[in-house]
Amino acid sequence: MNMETDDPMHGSAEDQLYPTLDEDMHSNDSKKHNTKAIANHEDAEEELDDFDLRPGSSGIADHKSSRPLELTNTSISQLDQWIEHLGQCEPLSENDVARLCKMAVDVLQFEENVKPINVPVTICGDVHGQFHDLLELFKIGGPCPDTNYLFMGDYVDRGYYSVETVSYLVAMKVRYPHRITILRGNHESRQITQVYGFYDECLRKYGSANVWKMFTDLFDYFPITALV
Ligand SMILES: [Mn+2]
Repeated sequence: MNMETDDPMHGSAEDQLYPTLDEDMHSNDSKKHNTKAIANHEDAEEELDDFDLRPGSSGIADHKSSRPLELTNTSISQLDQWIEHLGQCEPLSENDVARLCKMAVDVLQFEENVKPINVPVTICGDVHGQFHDLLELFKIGGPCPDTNYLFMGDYVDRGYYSVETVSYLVAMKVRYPHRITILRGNHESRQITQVYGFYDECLRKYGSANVWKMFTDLFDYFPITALV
């Protein structure tokens, strides 16, 4: 196991769950996708990597790969940069959210719906867009990857910083895939987020629903429950 990327404890079941990570280092850069990605926003008609964000498109749901994401030095420094940026409570650009969500799909699609978790683990309840409480939680619980975390859902809605909160947690998940588990709460849905704030916050901060669509598409890949 690459000590720089993630460092599961010796003898943990994670070694068996992710047997391919040590072997066969391959590059995700070689993957090519067919979807043409045009942001459907008058002011932002730029290409967004491989994402089709037009209404009715399947967006990141089209994105499939055959094996879990391999963290390269480049992607690690990119993730660390995003985590540092988000740590200041500054949202990522729409392009960076697209790249982050794509990486997250490549991690989450290989997790089971019932995720086995080894103790010791710190179990965390609803964050609901309260970003500063999330940072406090990491401060009290200890930094990653020294502590294992299980988040039980409800990252978005109600609080003012749903975008920063869910971006931060997803970035941490991709950066430390064996240390962080993020389950799907009842607020990680297209319907609930349109009523309780996440949708409106995305419109306010990005000027379009593109980021909301990317995250709600990503929520479909979150595990439902965990067995500690
Ligand atoms: Mn809740």
